[in-house]
Amino acid sequence: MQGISENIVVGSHVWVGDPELVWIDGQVLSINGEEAEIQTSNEKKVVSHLSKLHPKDVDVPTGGVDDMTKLAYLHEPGVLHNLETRYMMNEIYTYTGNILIAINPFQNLSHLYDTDMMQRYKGTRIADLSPHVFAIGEAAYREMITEEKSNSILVSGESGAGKTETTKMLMQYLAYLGGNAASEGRTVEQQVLESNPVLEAFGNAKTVRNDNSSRFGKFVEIQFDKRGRISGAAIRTYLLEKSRVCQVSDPERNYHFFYLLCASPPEEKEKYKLGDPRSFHYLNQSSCYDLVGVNAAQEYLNTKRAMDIVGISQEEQDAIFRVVAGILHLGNIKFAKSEDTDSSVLEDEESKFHLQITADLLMCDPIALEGALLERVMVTPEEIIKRSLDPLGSAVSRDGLAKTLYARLFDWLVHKINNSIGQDVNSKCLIGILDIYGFESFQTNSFEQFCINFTNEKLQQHFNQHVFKMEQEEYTKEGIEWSYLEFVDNQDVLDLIEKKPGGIIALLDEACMFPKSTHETFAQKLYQTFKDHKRFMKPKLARSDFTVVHYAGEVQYQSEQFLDKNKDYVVPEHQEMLSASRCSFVSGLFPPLSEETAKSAKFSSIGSRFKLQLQQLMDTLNLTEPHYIRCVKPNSLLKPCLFENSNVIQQLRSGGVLEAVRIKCAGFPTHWTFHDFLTRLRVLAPEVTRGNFDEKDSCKKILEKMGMTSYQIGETKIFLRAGQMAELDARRALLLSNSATVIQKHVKTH
Ligand code: AOV
Ligand code: MG
Repeated sequence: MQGISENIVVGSHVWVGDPELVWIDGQVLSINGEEAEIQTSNEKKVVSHLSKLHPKDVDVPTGGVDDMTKLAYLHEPGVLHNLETRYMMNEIYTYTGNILIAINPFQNLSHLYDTDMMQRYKGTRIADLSPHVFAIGEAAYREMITEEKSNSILVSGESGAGKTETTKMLMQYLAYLGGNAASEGRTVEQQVLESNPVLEAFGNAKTVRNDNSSRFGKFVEIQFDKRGRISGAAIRTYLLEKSRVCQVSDPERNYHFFYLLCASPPEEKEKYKLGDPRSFHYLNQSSCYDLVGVNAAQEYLNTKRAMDIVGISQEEQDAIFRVVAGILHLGNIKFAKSEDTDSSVLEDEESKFHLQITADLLMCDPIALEGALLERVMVTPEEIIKRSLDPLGSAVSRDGLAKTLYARLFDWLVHKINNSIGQDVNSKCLIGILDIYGFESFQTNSFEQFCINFTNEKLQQHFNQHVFKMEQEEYTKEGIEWSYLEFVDNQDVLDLIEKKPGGIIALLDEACMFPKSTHETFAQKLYQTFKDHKRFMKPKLARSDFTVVHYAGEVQYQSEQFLDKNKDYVVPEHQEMLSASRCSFVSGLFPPLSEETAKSAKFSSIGSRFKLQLQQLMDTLNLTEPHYIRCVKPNSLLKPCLFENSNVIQQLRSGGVLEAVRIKCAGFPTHWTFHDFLTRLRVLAPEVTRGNFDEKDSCKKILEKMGMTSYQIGETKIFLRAGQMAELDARRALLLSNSATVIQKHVKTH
C-alpha cells in the first residue's frame, strides 16, 4: 500500500494521516518539493510528506461498495472509509474478496436473520445478493455438496466483536438448509443448536469487554449425509479459563450458571443449600451480580430445557447442580493459623458448616475433604510424610480443587453433548465452524494471552496462505502471467513459540520439570536463547517480562505465573477423595489413575497439550475449503452507530484484513472487468469505443495509449499494479479539468 506521490498534484483529493481519526480526506493546496499542504475536510490545514498521502477515489458510489476489491484504490484509508460509510447505513457486512467483514451493530437487526432472509439466500451465488453471513453459510454448503469436499468457516475478531452471535447464525442457517424437519422427536440439528445455550451457561461470563464473553474456544463440526442432511456433530473446545471460578473482580462476573442456580425455584435452592449470590466468596469478590436485560430465574429454566434437549438426564442434571453448588460452598471455607504451629485449621464454625455442606453435595467424606485441604502427603524414597499446609497453602489448595472440579464438569458436558448428538462416522462431508478468541494485548499479559496469541499466529498463517492461494488461482483462471513480490509470512514467530526443541513452549516445559526453576530462571533462559531472534525482545528494565513481536503487534508478557499455569496437575489427595465419592457422577469425573499413568503422568503440560490440540485443529482445517469471517467491534462503548476509526483500524490489522490487502497489493490489486474499466476510462481514448468495438481490445488500446506497462490482461478482467489506477485517474482528471477550462474559455469568448 505505497503512497503514489507522483500522481498527486495541486487540487488532488487525498487521504492524510490524522492523530485522532487515523485518516482524514482533503485537497492539496500547494506542493513544495516533497511536502504538500492540504486543506482537510474538517477545516484544518496540514503539511505532509507526499509519500505519506494516499489518493482518494472521488468516484466511489455514495453508499460505498459491497466488496473492497471494487475500490479503485485498495489502501488503508479507502478500506476504512468504505466500512464506515456502509456501517452508518446499517450495512454491517462487506466483502474483501471472499472474506466477510462483519461489524457488530450493537442493536437488534432481527429482520436480517429471519426465515424470509434464509429463504432469500438459499440457492443463490455469493455475488448475487448483498454480503451476509448466510451467503457464507450458503457458499460453504453448496461447495460441500457439489465438490463433495469438507468446508470450514473461521470466525475471528476481538472480544465482543460478535463471533459467537455470528457462529450461532451460521449454525441456524445450516440447520435450515440441512434440517430434518419431517422427522419426529429431537432432531440432530435441534440438539446442535441447543448445545449453544448449555455451553454458554457454563463457559461464558460477563467481562469488561462483553456481557456474554465466551471463556473457551470452540470448533463445531457439523456432519452431513449424502443427501446434504445433518447427520451428526462434534464439538471440540479449547482452554476454558479456569481462574475465573475462584477469582473475579469488578465489573466482571463468574460463569453465568452460578448465578442462574442461585435464582432457581425455592425447592431447588433449598436442595442445593443456595441463597443470595452475595453470600458466596467466589461471587462476591465482584459487586456485579445481575446482567442488564437478563432474568436469571427464567434463564435457569431455559438452560434446564436446553439440557433436556441435548440429552442430559434429570439425574445427571441433579449431580451437575450439586457440583456447582458444592464449588460455591467450598469457596466459603476459610483457614486460620493453628494456635501452636504454622499449620492451618478451619477458621470458624461457618467454615466447618460449609465444609460439611460441600461434602454432602459432593457425597464425599468430610474428614477426607478436610484432610485434602489442610495437608499434603509427601512421598520420599524412604517414607511417606504428612505435611500440614499453612493457611495460604490451604486456600490455594481449595481454589485448585474448585478449578479442577469445574474444568472437569465442563469437559463432561462437552463429552455428553457429543455422545448424545452422535457422530456420523460415514459422513464424508462436514462443515466446521470455528469460534475462537481473537488476538489479545492487555496491560498485563499472562500465559492465557500467550496461548491465545499463539492460536492466532497459527490461524493467521493459514489465512495468509489461503489468501495467497486464492489470488494465484484467480490469476491462473484468467490466464495471466504473474510473479509475486516476496511475501513474508509469520513462520518465524511460530518457530519462536512452538519449535521443538528450543521454542518458548519447550523451554517452559523444561522449566516446569526442573524443581529449582522459578519464573526468573525461565525468563533468563529465554533472554539467553533468543537474544538475536527478530521476533523476541527483552523489554528495558524488565527482570522477567518478555516481548513477542506478533504479526498483529508487540505483546509484553509477564512470566510470573507461566510455570504454575502450565502445570496440569491434580493434587493426588483431591483426586483420591473425589474418586471415592458415593455419587457416581462425581467419581466419574475423577477416574482412578492406573499405576502406569500415575507414574508417567508425573508432568503434563497445558502448553504442550494445547499445542497438540491446535495442530490437530490445523490438520482438520487443512482438509477443508476455508471461508473467513472477520468480526469487528466498532467502538468500545458497545453502542450502536458509533464508528471509531483507530479502534477499527487496529482490528483490521490484527485480523489480517490489511495483511490480505497487502498480499493483493503485492500482485495486481486492481481487477476490473473490461466493461467497468471502459465505463470509467474511455474518456482517455474516446476513439477506441467508436462504432463496433471489442471491449478487451479497447482496454488494451487505452492502456497502450497511456504508456502503461506491467499490467496484465486476463480472460475477462484487467489486472493493474498498485498505483496504476491512480495514475489513470489522474490523467482522466487532468483531461476533464482541461476540457472544463476549454469550455469555460469558450463560454467567455461568446
Ligand atoms: P464475541 O463472541 O466476539 O466475544 P459476541 O458474539 O458474544 O462477541 O457478541 C457480543 C454482543 O454483541 C452480543 O451479546 C450482542 O449483544 C451483540 N451482537 C453481536 N453480533 C450481533 C448482531 N449480528 N446483531 C446484533 N447484535 C450483535 V468473546 O466471546 O468476549 O471474544 O470471549
Ligand atoms: Mg464469544
